[in-house]
Amino acid sequence: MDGGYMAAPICEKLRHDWSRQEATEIYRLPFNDLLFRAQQIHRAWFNPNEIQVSTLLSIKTGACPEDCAYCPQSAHYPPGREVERLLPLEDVLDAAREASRQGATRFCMGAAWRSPKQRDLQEVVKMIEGVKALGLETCVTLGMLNADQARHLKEAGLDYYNHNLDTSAEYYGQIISTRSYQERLDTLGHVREAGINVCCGGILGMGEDVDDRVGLLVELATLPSHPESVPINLLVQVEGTPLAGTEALDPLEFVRTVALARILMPASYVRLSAGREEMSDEMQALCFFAGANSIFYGEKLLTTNNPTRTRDRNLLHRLGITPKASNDANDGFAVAE
Ligand code: SAM
Ligand code: DTB
Ligand code: SF4
Repeated sequence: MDGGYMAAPICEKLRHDWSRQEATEIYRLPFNDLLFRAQQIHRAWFNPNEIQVSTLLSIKTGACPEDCAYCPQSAHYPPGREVERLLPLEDVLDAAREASRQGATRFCMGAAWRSPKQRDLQEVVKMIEGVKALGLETCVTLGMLNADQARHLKEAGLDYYNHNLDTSAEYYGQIISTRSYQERLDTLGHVREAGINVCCGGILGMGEDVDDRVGLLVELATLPSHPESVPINLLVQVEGTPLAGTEALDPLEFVRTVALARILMPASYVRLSAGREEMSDEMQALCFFAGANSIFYGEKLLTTNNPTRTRDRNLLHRLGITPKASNDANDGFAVAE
């Protein structure tokens, strides 16, 4: 690894046998002990002054048949009722070109589907091929997949599939009723089986308790392979969704969860995902110290706002954190606004 940072003299092996009790004990360590341990592990596996940068685009927005209580795109709640069609290929490629120009190395395309139809999948395949040809890594999140659909996406050259467990198995039923936890796990199995990298995480601040936050991470850390990417979202409360008005989570509990993710899954990229707009710079800095090493960059997530590029560049500059260069293409935030 490059850079002038001090590597820690530990390099723990990846474990897949974490128990909830053990993970809870780690989560509840005195804050400084928890962060010190997470930072030691972080430096043993990664350059702590570098982050992976992804940009998101909603390729099909709204009118989703699922009833996820947090989601502004669910047709069950007022904000999600408006239907938009799948974006044309050229619009997607324009957005990907701009993301690359701005310094992103991965382009993530999201669709508000329960699962993709065959005709839609063929369109998405063209998007994946086009985005890859621009030198970007590709990620899509399209809902549930069967084994054939996962293989089809792999053949198109897809690098990552995002599919979140969102919370613990016990709390899941309070949040979503239209599909089961097991269906989520089955899709993750098909993605893994097809040889696509897995991006899987969850949302905090949905009224869950410590046991649910720990339960989600233990679920991920005891999969046969850890997800390569673990997005930790803070609920973005959208008026009209059932979770709007949920009591805000203590920011230090959020940081603890990031630290636990880093400790349980040392080799995974932990993404400080939705919700950054509401976070102070200091909270984000603590998350990076706790082991978060990926962000969404760009002013929009799918339908809600993300910090401006100017704010992000300024924050990363003040922290001495640089964007990780991709295999070839761009290196750093070359473009000023
Ligand atoms: N429909 C697909 C699915 O659910 O897998 C893909 C798109 S969906 C919007 C992707 C992820 O966004 C969800 O799994 C959830 O974790 C996250 N998400 C959605 N609404 C959110 C919100 N209001 N706050 C934080 N994260 C949210
Ligand atoms: C993930 O875990 N977070 C992203 C991405 N995967 C697809 C989505 C966040 C969506 C936030 C609400 C919105 O903008 O609609
Ligand atoms: Fe649909 Fe995904 Fe939103 Fe759930 S999270 S309502 S599946 S778009």
